[in-house]
Amino acid sequence: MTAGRTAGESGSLGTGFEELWKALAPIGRDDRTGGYHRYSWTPAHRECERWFRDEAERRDLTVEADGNGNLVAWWRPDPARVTGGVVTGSHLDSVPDGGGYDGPLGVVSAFAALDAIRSAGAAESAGGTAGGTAGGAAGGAAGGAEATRPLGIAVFAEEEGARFGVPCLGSRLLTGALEPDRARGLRDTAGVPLTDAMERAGVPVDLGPAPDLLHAPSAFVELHVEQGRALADLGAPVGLARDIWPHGRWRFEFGGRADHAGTAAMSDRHDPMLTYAMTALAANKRARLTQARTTFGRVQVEPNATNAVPSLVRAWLDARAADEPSLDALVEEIRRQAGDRAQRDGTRLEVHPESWTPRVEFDVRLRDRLAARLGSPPVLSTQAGHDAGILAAARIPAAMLFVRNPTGVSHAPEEYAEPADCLAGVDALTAVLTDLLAG
Ligand code: HGY
Ligand code: MN
Ligand code: MN
Ligand code: MN
Repeated sequence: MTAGRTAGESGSLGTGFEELWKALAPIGRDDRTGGYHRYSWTPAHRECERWFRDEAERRDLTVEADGNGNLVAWWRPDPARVTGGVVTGSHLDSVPDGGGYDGPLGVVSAFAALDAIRSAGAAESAGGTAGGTAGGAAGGAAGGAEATRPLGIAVFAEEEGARFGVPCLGSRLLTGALEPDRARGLRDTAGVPLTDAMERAGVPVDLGPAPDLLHAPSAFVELHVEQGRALADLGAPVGLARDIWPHGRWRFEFGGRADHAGTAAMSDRHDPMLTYAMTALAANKRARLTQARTTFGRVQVEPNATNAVPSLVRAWLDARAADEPSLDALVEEIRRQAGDRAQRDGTRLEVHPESWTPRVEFDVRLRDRLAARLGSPPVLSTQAGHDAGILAAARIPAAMLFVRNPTGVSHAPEEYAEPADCLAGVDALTAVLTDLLAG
């Protein structure tokens, strides 16, 4: 598998998409692994936001921000029309050593689709034929009724939750799904408070619901690289999302007694690393038994020395299941087994819920409207959380387009989308936005 190839490197794309992609792709990229380190409000991520603002400015779009770190670049074909627009976009932050497509593909494709729509509109008003900047095909996708609604290109903050632990932090705050006080208490693994990180990055911090940022949108459509192999197995370049599995994160704290790695007899130890390890094993076993998903990550060990039994192990459990009762039962069983193990090891256990996302079914009418426009592509269930899911949970009509990922791998440098499929994604996004903007 070719780690970290980017669309711009492997063959030519439509000019619009390629230029956009080539400007963004090098930012925050680890040349050793091909992965990305774009943690919210760190220099690499701020450079990505600078790229976003530059591309918006180049297009005379009006960039608006809320106090949660979210941005929206607006195109208003009718300056008098501000509400009821269509919003598209995604996120620019990544997991550690993440793939290059998860998030950025949705933002780059949004700009390329807007370019195609505007050049088609210009061509039509000049009596010519539509020609998209994402390649000739997009032009065809862009042809159609004139846009009357505003189009917003959104970048949501801290979607991965890789730095502050809560995924979709920006869209949760925006929609009121997360209390501002809860967010104010968040720190990154270096102990930096969320608000400090935002202020240092020049974000005007005002955490809390910000419905005005989206101006009562009529629809939200997020294009995203597929995080799995369904489209590759089906031989389809583009698909639609049906639903998102319920999922959540729990912070497990295993407390023990620090001691010497050599002189402390094994029978005398109260080793939290042992309790953690057995809990991780139990979680893995339980997920396999129930077709769910469990992962422990963001592990912190204090003191983190090779010759000292630790006093504390802190680890986040990411658990996901096909429905909420199954997820509740899964986490309850893991907590129970962790408690039993802690008793045997003479260690202490605390479990703190960190974030929770209900099962989200995307708006069926909107999904069917997109399906009709796109010739009924495959409709997929996904285990990955997205800002579109948070907006859907807040009753905003939302839909997702997936672009084929031949490796099926995500949150790793191997995440990939072929140039032709990236273009197919832009064409699909252009076609559905053209339809929705005229609606
Ligand atoms: O973790 C997720 O499900 C998403 O990729 N943020
Ligand atoms: Mn994503
Ligand atoms: Mn992700
Ligand atoms: Mn010593």
